[in-house]
Amino acid sequence: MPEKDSCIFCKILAGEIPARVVFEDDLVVALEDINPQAPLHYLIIPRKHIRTTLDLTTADNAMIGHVFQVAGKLAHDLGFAEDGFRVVNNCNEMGGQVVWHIHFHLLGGREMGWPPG
Ligand code: DGP
Repeated sequence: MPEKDSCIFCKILAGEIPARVVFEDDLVVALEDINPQAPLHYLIIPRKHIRTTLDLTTADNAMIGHVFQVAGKLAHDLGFAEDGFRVVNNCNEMGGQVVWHIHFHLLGGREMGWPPG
């Protein structure tokens, strides 16, 4: 079975698993994280099934730029842009990745620590 067929994010994007969607367009879907690590925690998920950051190609450059534009727009529209926010991508096991469909965490609503855990 292709990995895509068992991918939980592909199932969410297909509407097969419910999610609290806050934004969507032809390239990405943004939704509330099921296990929030901050008062405001959203996932920005490209519709294209890409396993990790290491699997990106130049064909994805515009889409990745769009992800960051959506992050800023969401932070603005949801009212936490001026306070500040963080965008995180976890890659592979030691990077903290547990879902093998590339995604970007948008975190806000609290002071972020540095270095990250
Ligand atoms: P990462 O560690 O970067 O692979 O983050 C995966 C995130 O996905 C984690 O914060 C929890 C979230 N997550 C996993 N399954 C679901 C789900 O079914 N629905 C939602 N909304 N989020 C999920």
